[in-house]
Amino acid sequence: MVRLLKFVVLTTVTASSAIKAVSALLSPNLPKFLTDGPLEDGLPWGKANPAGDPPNTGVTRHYHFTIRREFKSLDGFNKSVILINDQFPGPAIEANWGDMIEVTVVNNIDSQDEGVTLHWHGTTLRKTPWYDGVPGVSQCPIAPLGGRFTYTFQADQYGTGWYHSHYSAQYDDGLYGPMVIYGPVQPEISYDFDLGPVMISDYFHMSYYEALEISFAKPPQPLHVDNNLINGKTAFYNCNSTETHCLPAPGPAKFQFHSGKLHRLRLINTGSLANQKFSIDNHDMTVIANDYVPVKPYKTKVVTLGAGQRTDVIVNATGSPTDAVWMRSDIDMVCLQTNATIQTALAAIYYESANISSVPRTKRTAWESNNCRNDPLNQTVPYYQLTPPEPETVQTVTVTVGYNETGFVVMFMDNSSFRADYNDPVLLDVSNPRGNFSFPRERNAYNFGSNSSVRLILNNTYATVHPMHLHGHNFWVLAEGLGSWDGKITNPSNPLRRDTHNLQPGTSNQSSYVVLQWTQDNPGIWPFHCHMSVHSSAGMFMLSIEHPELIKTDLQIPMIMAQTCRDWDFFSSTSFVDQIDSGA
Ligand SMILES: *[C@@H]1O[C@H](CO)[C@@H](O)[C@H](O)[C@H]1NC(C)=O
Ligand SMILES: *[C@@H]1O[C@H](CO)[C@@H](O)[C@H](O)[C@H]1NC(C)=O
Ligand SMILES: *[C@@H]1O[C@H](CO)[C@@H](O)[C@H](O)[C@H]1NC(C)=O
Ligand SMILES: *[C@@H]1O[C@H](CO)[C@@H](O)[C@H](O)[C@H]1NC(C)=O
Ligand SMILES: *[C@@H]1O[C@H](CO)[C@@H](O)[C@H](O)[C@H]1NC(C)=O
Ligand SMILES: *[C@@H]1O[C@H](CO)[C@@H](O)[C@H](O)[C@H]1NC(C)=O
Ligand SMILES: *[C@@H]1O[C@H](CO)[C@@H](O)[C@H](O)[C@H]1NC(C)=O
Ligand SMILES: *[C@@H]1O[C@H](CO)[C@@H](O)[C@H](O)[C@H]1NC(C)=O
Ligand SMILES: *[C@@H]1O[C@H](CO)[C@@H](O)[C@H](O)[C@H]1NC(C)=O
Ligand SMILES: *[C@@H]1O[C@H](CO)[C@@H](O)[C@H](O)[C@H]1NC(C)=O
Ligand SMILES: *[C@@H]1O[C@H](CO)[C@@H](O)[C@H](O)[C@H]1NC(C)=O
Ligand SMILES: *[C@@H]1O[C@H](CO)[C@@H](O)[C@H](O)[C@H]1NC(C)=O
Ligand SMILES: [Cu+2]
Repeated sequence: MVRLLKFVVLTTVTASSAIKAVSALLSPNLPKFLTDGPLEDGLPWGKANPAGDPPNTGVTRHYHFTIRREFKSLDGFNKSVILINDQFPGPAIEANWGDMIEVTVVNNIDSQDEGVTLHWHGTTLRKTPWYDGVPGVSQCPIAPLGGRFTYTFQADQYGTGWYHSHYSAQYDDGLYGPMVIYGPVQPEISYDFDLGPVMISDYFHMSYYEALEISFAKPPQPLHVDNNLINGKTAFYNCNSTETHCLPAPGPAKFQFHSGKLHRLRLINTGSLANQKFSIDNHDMTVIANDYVPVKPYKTKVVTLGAGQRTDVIVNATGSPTDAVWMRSDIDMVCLQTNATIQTALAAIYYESANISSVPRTKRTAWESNNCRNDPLNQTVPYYQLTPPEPETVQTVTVTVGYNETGFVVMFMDNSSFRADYNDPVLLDVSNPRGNFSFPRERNAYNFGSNSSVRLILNNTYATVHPMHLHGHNFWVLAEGLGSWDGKITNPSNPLRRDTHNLQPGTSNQSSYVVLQWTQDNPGIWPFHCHMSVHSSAGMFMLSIEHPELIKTDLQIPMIMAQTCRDWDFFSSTSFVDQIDSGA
């Protein structure tokens, strides 16, 4: 049953406490930067070149995350979700550009086989690849029932990011949260209010484990998306009230606009599958960044976000002071290839004099599907120019779908479906002085050695979009299309850069491609994978091995890595770990 929730009405409050109650309900605004550390020229990052390396601010931001499961109703359905410090989604990590971030994670999941890792999506983790948070690649999982691990890394880029579990498809159950890294904005950009993270996520009522069981079965059963959330909430109740698991739901997230003022929103697709089309009724948006890369500002009515992608927008509140409007995100059903009971996530925006007990009555902005692509490559121009060189090596990789030896539906990259060994992380092998660079085929390891740059042509024979994500880097997106690449680069002197990009669906008679390139300036083992959690779980995942000899000689592996593996080895020798999928 689907219905719009009735808003909670505030009744017995005085005028002044009503204002407090109102502001408590509405999402708070963020500052321009954190002012508790040293400032130079009035800024935490001082004179640092916005297009250059991060400054060292000397500030470390400490976070302590306690992770556990709890039954919760987000949309009426009582589901076991994962909470960080009792929150869903997890708390925001905030830092200034150049700060160090230290996050201690305690895995208090009360289960026989649920490890945890946290990945800091988009962070390059230069010199600290151990903290990339991918089980079986950079670390052993943090064991349940009290395992503990501390991640330490620099906030090396600025803008909007997020963190999420990289253990199986675990983030589908809620193990994710936003990262806001305060930094410079383009000189011509200003805004009055920062409304903060707007996390958009498709949502399943079944657990991630059940969702994987269904999608690997032969023949695969369609996965059913139950709802679409903004900041873990929505206006659409989805529960059949005759069933006992139905509970009340908190209703939609609420934001505040001030008429005539400019508002920054930090859009993040934290979902598992859906390509999202975000819009604000009756309002235009100006795009200022894609992922952690500032762009030449451009206006749009709709922002497309594949899983893992972020877009920062500025919105001029052109309405009148009493307006209430919907912010909404629609699942692009053409790209989903399965059913969704509810396709739209709604959050309410109230202008300063609006009645916050009223329900907005505004109408949606129309959008076109655009074959599941992001905005055209010629429209998304990085603000700070960076020209890709001729690559030192070119690699073509083809994506296919099929059955593995045990008859499950899996995905292949060059005929090989990825599978991690939780007890034997690749990075720890490579960094071992006695370790070697030969890996089982199923590790999908591509050793790019000491090449200074890599160009990757990804060829997709499957009729589904794939939001492709590379760890440790922003890549250039040189070209995309159907058929085979003609060798032309869009904006060759300054192509789009970001860390996640939609590879459009192939068709029955034509494969699709995307051409990416990155600079090998960050020794490590960097996953490159589809960010649809089911595809990543099905093995659409490969490893780029970058300067392995420098990993051995230039980087100092912290003691905690080996200790975490000893703890996991002990745990997994006494409990059965059911690795249903690729593991990552
Ligand atoms: C609600 O559940 C009952 C009992 O399972 C079923 O008969 C009914 O069709 C369901 N209604 C809806 C709207 O799904
Ligand atoms: C939600 O479901 C769990 C498991 O069935 C149950 O223990 C819990 O009491 C339910 N919550 C509510 C509020 O009914
Ligand atoms: C925002 O909109 C108002 C009208 O509602 C207009 O006066 C103002 O110039 C706009 N600001 C910008 C920066 O476009
Ligand atoms: C979607 O649901 C409809 C009605 O329940 C069903 O007929 C259809 O086969 C489903 N489509 C997919 C792709 O699962
Ligand atoms: C605010 O909206 C609610 C719900 O529509 C309504 O009951 C209430 O009368 C409104 N208050 C004012 C002051 O208009
Ligand atoms: C981008 O290219 C398309 C054709 O491929 C063209 O129609 C459009 O005008 C171009 N846009 C810009 C901003 O150059
Ligand atoms: C994948 O398998 C096909 C069919 O056996 C073969 O033609 C192709 O060369 C293989 N590709 C790679 C990269 O091994
Ligand atoms: C390389 O390491 C793997 C896994 O650690 C091991 O199985 C293999 O025998 C080693 N190969 C050589 C040539 O040492
Ligand atoms: C460059 O990368 C290719 C694989 O694409 C590899 O075979 C070659 O050895 C690498 N070259 C160097 C100098 O490491
Ligand atoms: C992509 O893969 C298909 C199927 O294997 C093949 O026919 C096509 O030539 C490949 N395209 C490229 C650009 O490698
Ligand atoms: C592929 O098939 C579509 C119709 O299914 C057709 O319109 C298109 O021309 C075909 N393309 C090629 C290259 O054969
Ligand atoms: C086939 O894939 C399923 C699902 O990922 C996995 O559980 C199973 O172990 C795989 N079989 C083999 C032989 O790798
Ligand atoms: Cu995919």
